[in-house]
Amino acid sequence: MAFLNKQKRPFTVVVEGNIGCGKTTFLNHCNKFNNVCVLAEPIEMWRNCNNHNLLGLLYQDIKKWSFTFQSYVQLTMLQQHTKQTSCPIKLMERSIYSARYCFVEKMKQDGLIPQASAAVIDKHFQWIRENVDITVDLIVYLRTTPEVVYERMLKRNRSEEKSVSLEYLQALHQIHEDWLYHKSLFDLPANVLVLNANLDKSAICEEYLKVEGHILNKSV
Ligand code: DCP
Repeated sequence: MAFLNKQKRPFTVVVEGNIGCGKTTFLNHCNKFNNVCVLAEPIEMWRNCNNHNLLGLLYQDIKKWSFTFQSYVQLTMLQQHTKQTSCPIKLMERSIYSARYCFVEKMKQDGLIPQASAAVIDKHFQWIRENVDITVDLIVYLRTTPEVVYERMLKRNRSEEKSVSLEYLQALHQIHEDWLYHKSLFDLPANVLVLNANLDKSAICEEYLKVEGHILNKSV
């Protein structure tokens, strides 16, 4: 590999799931563990790329901005994967894999990213896979139903997401399901542990216990 990390690679866990499935809540919960370096999704970078709110632009005109947005997501995810840490365990919100396999794929299917632009994203992605260590050891899939995440999204009222429809979440759900649950779409970079993330905040901690041991003991 041309770009190996100098430090020993941490056991790397990525948290995946639909928009609004509770990734941030899970990450906040794991912040209490001493040995775990928690890396939240770089959404603030997407909101401010040299003063451009790419997330806002994306949903204002999804056809115009999908390629730009996903190109930047891919870069920022690469930065997360390669961020050095002295912790033995790294926990990331999403990954370069879900960016490519879920979001870019959906946008490609819908004609929002033209085939030629998708080919450029893929060339970058393939080069990264061959030359940079973006190994993942474990995937935690926060599995939800589209209706539940739609309600949560409406409730949190993120200004950029006002135009996100239930249909969009249904399609993203299906892609996550095919990739992480049915394992019928693309390759899986690691084993997957599935949690019922439809549960509300009062019940979810018990569900988290099912994966905590795997993360802390670095077992897959
Ligand atoms: N997004 C995107 N393409 C990506 C990653 C994210 O279009 N490759 C968009 C979808 C959302 C926003 O960015 O509008 C944030 O998405 P996430 O699902 O990653 O994060 P949430 O904040 O919704 O996560 P959660 O509610 O689970 O904590």
